[in-house]
Amino acid sequence: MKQAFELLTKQGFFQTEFLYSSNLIKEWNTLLDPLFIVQEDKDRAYVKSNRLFELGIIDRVFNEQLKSLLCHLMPDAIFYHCHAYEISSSAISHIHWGENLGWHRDEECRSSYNSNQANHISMFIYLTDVEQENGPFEIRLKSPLSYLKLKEKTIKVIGKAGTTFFFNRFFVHRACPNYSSNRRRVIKFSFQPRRLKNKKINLDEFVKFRQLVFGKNDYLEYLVNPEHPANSLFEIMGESFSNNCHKPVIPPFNSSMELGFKYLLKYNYKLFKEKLNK
Ligand SMILES: O=C(O)CCC(=O)C(=O)O
Ligand SMILES: [Fe+2]
Repeated sequence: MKQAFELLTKQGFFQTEFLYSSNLIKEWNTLLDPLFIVQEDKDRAYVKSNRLFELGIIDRVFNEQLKSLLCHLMPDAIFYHCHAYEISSSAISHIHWGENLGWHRDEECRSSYNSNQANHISMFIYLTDVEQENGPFEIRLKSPLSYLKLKEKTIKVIGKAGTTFFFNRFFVHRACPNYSSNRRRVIKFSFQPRRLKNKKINLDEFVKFRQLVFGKNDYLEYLVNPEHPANSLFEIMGESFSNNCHKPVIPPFNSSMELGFKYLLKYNYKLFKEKLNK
């Protein structure tokens, strides 16, 4: 499993084999439908962590394979994001469009990047089929410390509902515009080490989630409770940790970066200055 961690640090991305059956994904969608239907007028709609837990979804997402995988990737992980969301049909990306057609690095990763660590990671599970026109997630696999070039090759993550992948939030990425008339639905988790500042973990949804999970699922409780006494996920998993639970996959490049010249210059100049200051 060393490979999964290495991919995340060096290339910022990997896709997992299918971790969930199509029946399970259908069941989760049936549970979520009523909560999203009432929000259909919103461009971006959420079902938050406490509701996901009440629906019995999070317990099942964290199956034995995922538990071991996360334990391997980040044994001292705590949640930063935990929700399901839908994006509507739109000719522009749902986030950061104005800056550069959606390409960005996230706010919490403004500190310096270390190529031996992956401190800000996200996991996505597509709950709807995602083709080119459905707003796929797209990522640049080159080091965040390398200069941007025009027309660089990228990966748009295309796949059936159930497609699951991880990315390192330091790497430049975006949501492509959802040109289709269908809403794109995903489950998204972000994790970071417990020692880092975490401005999300005391949000109302996480406070409620902590209360709900207390005494019911120690692994999840560790992920949502900064005061949990265990030293790591390894301690919680004990013998059930498996070092051999899945094969990470990198799909072939299937796109290239659309990039404004102005953004490219701005990004590279900033990087150049950072390098000079080191
Ligand atoms: O919704 C997406 O595809 C991308 C979201 C994103 O930029 C993020 O999770 O950091
Ligand atoms: Fe992002």
